[in-house]
Amino acid sequence: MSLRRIVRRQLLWLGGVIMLVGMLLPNAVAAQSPSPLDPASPNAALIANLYWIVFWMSVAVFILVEGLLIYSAIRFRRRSDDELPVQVHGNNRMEIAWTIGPALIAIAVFVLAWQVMLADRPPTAAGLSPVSVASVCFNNDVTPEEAAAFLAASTLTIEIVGQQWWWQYNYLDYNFTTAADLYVPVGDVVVLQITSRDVAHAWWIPQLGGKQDLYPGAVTFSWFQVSRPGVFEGNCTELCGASHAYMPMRVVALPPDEFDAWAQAQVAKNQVNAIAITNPSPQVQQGEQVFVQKGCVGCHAVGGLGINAQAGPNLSNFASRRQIAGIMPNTEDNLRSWIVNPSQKPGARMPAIPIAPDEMDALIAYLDTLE
Ligand code: HEC
Ligand SMILES: [Cu+2]
Repeated sequence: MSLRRIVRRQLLWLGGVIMLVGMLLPNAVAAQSPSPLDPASPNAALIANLYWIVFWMSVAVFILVEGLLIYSAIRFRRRSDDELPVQVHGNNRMEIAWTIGPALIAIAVFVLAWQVMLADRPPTAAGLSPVSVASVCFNNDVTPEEAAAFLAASTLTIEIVGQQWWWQYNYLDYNFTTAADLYVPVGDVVVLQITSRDVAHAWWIPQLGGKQDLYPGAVTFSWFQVSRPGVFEGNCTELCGASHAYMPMRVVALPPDEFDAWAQAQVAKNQVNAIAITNPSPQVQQGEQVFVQKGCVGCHAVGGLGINAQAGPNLSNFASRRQIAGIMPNTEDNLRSWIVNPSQKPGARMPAIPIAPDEMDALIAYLDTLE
């Protein structure tokens, strides 16, 4: 066997292996949590389903095309150096077949995808809402009638306001506000009414449905109905500035009775002007005073304190959060480091405010009580 042939044969193998890895790798990556292939809401399940249909269609095409290619490479290989292959000048029937075949596949995939796109809009009492081409392709084009129908069918409506670089959640049915972690009950149809305070962001919890963009000055809608208790994570998926990569979102799905207890506790916090007043520790009470005197309350609401402050995340349940500002675990040391130097998060819209050490201790003790 000539060297050239050996090299060619090795290249054939190498090509095959690369193609196989290329097909399998995306599945391995997609199977990592949070994976859209591990859905926890009906709309997300439809997306996962569509993925598998298209995946197996691709496998069939791959095997057919590669099979024919390998068969031809072996069956019609050059057997001597002066051999010429049979000269073929096209075959009309086959050319028509391999034009129509892929076109039919593309149309089938489009029809399937279209149905999934319809289902990613919130359900209405009548089932899926009647939609026009424009409103599916540009999901922000929701008529007032459609919006009313979404809201009528929801069991819980939450307004999401995106902001550089964090998420605000207004529980419209309860009249309280939180941030970063979105608590919802399992089983409810949760309708998300979404907008932005500054630039375009995008909401995406892969296990709970498709992406939804946020636009300043416009309201868009998304929804989910979480099927099991758990924590579902995502990140902003629209480039929105320096800290775009540090804008995680998190849905905490609780059993309905636990959610009710949680929501009632948030409502109760809103009704007191000083949460620390009920805390026997003088240090915690001093901490709340520092919070007010240093002007934190100008941007952050806590319970009924500074309730209209929207420039920073509502901190009423800050101690329950997993992270601080989406960049580090919520520990005492990290909290101290955050308050001393917020610009460790690129572009963060929080000033560094000088605070004396004993005041800082009190402030940390106070923030730690806000569960
Ligand atoms: C000018 C407005 C402003 C002031 C004043 C301010 N902050 Fe902030 N703060 C923010 C913003 C904006 C963020 C969110 C940063 C981000 O995630 O990009 C934030 C985030 C935080 C967080 C993390 C919240 C979370 O959900 O992870 C804590 C804790 C915090 N601030 C505490 C304080 C304290 C304590 C003070 C007073 C010493 C203070 N802030 C003063 C605007 C402000
Ligand atoms: Cu963003």
